[in-house]
Amino acid sequence: MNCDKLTADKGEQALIEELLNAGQEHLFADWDAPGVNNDQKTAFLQSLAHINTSYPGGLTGYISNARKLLAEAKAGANPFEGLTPEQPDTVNLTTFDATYDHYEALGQNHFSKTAVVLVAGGLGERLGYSGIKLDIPVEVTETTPYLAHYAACLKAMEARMSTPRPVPFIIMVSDDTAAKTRASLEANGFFGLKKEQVHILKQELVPAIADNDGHLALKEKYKLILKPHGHGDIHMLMHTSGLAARLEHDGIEHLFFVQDTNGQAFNALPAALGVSVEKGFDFNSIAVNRIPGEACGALTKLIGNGNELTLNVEYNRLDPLLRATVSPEGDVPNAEGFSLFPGNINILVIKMSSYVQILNRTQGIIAEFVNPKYADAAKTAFKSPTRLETMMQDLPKLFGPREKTGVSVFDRKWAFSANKNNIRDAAAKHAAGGPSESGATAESDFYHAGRIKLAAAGMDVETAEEKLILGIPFTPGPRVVLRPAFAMTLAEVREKIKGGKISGNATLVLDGKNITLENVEIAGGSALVVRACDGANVTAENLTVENGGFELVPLTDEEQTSAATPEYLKLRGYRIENRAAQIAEFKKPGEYTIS
Ligand code: UGB
Repeated sequence: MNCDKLTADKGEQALIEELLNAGQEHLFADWDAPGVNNDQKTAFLQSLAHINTSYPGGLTGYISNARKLLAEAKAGANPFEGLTPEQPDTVNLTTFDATYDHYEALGQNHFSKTAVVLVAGGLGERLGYSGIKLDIPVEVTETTPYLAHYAACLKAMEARMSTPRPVPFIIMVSDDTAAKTRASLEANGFFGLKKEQVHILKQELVPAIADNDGHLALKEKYKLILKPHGHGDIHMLMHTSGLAARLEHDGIEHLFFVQDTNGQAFNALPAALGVSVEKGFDFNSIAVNRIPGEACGALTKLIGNGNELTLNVEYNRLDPLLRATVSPEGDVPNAEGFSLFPGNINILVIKMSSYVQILNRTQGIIAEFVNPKYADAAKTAFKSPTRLETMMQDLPKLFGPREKTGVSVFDRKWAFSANKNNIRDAAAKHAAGGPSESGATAESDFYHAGRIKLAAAGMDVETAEEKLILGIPFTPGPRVVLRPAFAMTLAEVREKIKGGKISGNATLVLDGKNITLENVEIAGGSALVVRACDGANVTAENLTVENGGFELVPLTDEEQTSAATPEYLKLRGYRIENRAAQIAEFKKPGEYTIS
């Protein structure tokens, strides 16, 4: 080794020794002569030291975890050995009945003991958006970014507490998203949140592994290949930052985990929380009905080896597991056409007390796995370097018999609609019979959830025919946005909306806690937008709204490719234009009537 001591401080020198003892001589074998390329050597040692401190157990801990997992992968170890799959116990919340209301009411009472965790470190390569996904508008009637929508939900939760306190908001970012997420929060005054309630945790990349012996892979002489470690990093960061323990100390009893582009997640929050509270679940997976074979993790109860656990089983592993155990036909549909194993949508409700205990026990390293692509049948070489990964939904893998996992099944479009694919891939997915998960479908489903709320309140909601825009399904209307400030539960919508009708292609936006509509009819294509500040009590009674409304205008081919068209419009293929919508805004407290 040609590693001159001049470039390494004492700590770095010790780390070099540790790495040499861990069989990583190759990292230093080709070093230039002492005094040559000192800057690069120093930067390399600093990067090693940085990774060493950010991973619990340090670099040598990472290497030994990698060796163990790679040996298991090579041996073809069956992770389900001795386990029998069963349908998980589920709480069915797919219909908006008295049970749903019961759980929503319970959950709403628990808002003051809840924190929200948003994992937003993903680059969104499939979407191909140049900014961060949190900045993409979930709808373009008023152009509300996901981050603004989530912040509005947190503020609405606070406004519904008997003694209001800010809901802690934990955002996990990565090098890919950190600066832009911070910039977005700063530029928008934290979207009305208090700076102190927002906690940003940054995940680090981990070193790639070149072979079964756990040699760290070099990109060049003084640079490691680094790769993302997955959204399971959130657990490690909640532990190493001390935030989990602090929040528990501050009286937080549940954490609600959401992904970056799911505008529907907070529809499920109150009832999901209610279930967790009443059933005492340590871990509650929010799920949707899944078609057999659908590319979506399947929630499965696994019994054996003296334990019983409900876990997310990746869809490509479920079918072989079923065939090898309880179902020779594999993953088969029930009478309604759904798999017995509901789909994980990665909305999780985790009980704080059990969470903190598990984090203390594991340092937050949750069920790491490795997925090497081998270059040969004997599994001696990889096609390209691999790395350890972790997924946040795998926390129950560390549960013992005392911890309770549960599954709450919600209507799919009510609880989940992500924006993950660019328009070309989204159209191809639709053509193949799968969900498009695009900007257009996410927006369409956002309005659909609004229609569900109006219908639940007894309004006559006429729906428009689904259309294809650039090969992607979109229901043009009615476009209904009931902002979180207006209602967080169905019971609240019922209190504030009585009767009335909304026709195809109309638009209704309600933003403010004290707005009531009684027998309001919005004619096809027309629009009513009501915004009311706190303390403004606004009523609309026996009103018929007829105006030019908002029009959905597909982008022309030229607009679709023009540099002048905002990227967020291009990824959905249309824009929405105001053609004389009725917009009633109340910025001062008082009593108002809309006529
Ligand atoms: N994310 C991070 O914060 N850090 C990371 O290192 C990686 C991701 P993707 P994918 O929605 O149907 C998930 O890339 O592969 C954040 C679940 O694992 O969208 O589609 C990222 O910013 C899967 O079980 O994940 O898979 C985003 O917010 C299923 O639920 C989130 O993690 C699937 O989503 C998900 O990242 C789904």
